[in-house]
Amino acid sequence: MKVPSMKWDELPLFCWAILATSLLALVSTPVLAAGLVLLLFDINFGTSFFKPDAGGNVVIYQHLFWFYSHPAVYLMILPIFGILSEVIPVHARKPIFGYKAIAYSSLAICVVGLFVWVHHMFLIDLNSLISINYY
Ligand SMILES: [Cu+2]
Repeated sequence: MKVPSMKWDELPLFCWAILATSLLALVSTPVLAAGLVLLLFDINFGTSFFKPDAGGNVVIYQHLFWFYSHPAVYLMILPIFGILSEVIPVHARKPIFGYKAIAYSSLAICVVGLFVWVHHMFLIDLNSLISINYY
């Protein structure tokens, strides 16, 4: 809904924050949904995607869960950053300092936040991703 005459570097910082949040939700939420559908099948229909004793791999569920759940923190905090980036300069009666840094860091939080989910899984054997080891 950007006005065509408005340049990208004129967007309010809140819009950058919401853009980053939306991209994050768009990429991460379907992965959680897929994991929950597979879990639903395991519980209700006798499949064994995540049941190690039947050939499944429970670590895959952890990956699907944390691929969403790590970025979920940023889904909540990025809009707040955007609001603060608008409210503080207005009430301080100062122009925004570091506009580009804030806009790009919002996008960087989005991108980096998508690729660091494994830090929640520090107790598992990550080699199980490489060599398919079904225990
Ligand atoms: Cu995390």
